[in-house]
Amino acid sequence: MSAFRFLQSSDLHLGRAFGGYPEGIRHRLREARHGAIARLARAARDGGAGVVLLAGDTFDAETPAPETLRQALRAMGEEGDLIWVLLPGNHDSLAASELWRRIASDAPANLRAITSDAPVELTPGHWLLPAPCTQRRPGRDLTEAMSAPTPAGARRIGLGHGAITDFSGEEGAIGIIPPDRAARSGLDYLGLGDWHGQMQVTPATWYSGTPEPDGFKHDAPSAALLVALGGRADVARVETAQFRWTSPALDLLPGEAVAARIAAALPATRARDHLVRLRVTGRLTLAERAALESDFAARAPDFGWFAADLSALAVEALPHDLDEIDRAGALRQAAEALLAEVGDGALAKADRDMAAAALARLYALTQEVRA
Ligand SMILES: [Mn+2]
Repeated sequence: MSAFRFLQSSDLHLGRAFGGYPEGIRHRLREARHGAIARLARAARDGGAGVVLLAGDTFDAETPAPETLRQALRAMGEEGDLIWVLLPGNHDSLAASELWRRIASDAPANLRAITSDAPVELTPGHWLLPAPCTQRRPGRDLTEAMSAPTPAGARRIGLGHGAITDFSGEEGAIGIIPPDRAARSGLDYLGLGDWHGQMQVTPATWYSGTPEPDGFKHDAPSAALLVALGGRADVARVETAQFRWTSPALDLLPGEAVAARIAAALPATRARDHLVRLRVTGRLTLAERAALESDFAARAPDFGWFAADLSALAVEALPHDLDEIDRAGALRQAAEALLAEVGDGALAKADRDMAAAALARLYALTQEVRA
């Protein structure tokens, strides 16, 4: 038997709303999730795979908008040389009976919706042993079904969704799937969904992760898995993401070349396809902090989304800095009161941080007025 090649992915979360982000980027993030279908198709085709296995959470919600569902099914249908296999995950479990009814009635001929745990012959001699989520939190190990018999000599491919007992899942649920499920059920390969980063559990057990990132939790670029199943599973990662979500850290001290340090910490190319959450620690003088904030304000529009967290950046106010605010009068008094709060160990850290931010703001405003 020659090697059977397929692509594994999971957690497309089509239709995810990304509430809390500005409208422009929210729209682009939703669109990128739909675009993952075409990128997966290309990855499969380029790797010589004719089957794409989606290990759950293809849809973010049990009742996706009609256009989210229809356009996804159409996009898969238009990749007509590939077979798409959809496994229900916890977001789109079999409890969403209306969703799976709509999929059954609208699906293109090259889509296989898995609505039971009965083994499915994918190609001659290669059997899929699926464990579709029956509900959002099934509370038991559905992958036991993967021990079902198949004809002698068949290659056995498990497909499931959920966390293994070694760690809790993407949304904190306690893991139930035994990490040695592949060995227990005689599987040649086990593809899992739920975890949005990519992870190998055993030589033949993998979380593919989502093909398009949806948060800051997993920092590595999102990818699918190209699997060649011969005598053993030969697994290769194929990058599929449009966006990168990245959380760089920057630790600063007075006198450093701050602008150069910022530039080195941030993505240098394709900035508009990056969401950046920069965390700054250390301490700076008031003048340096003001320069830092104006540097961020100038760079922010380059990125798909940009935020800098300065709450852990201490401020070092020299007498000279206070003179720059004012030598006397109400502003000087306000500055001295804030500076006292910054150094007041009796105050909560959040209050000291707020005083530091206010002092930095006061400094920046007085410099702007004078400029
Ligand atoms: Mn998921």
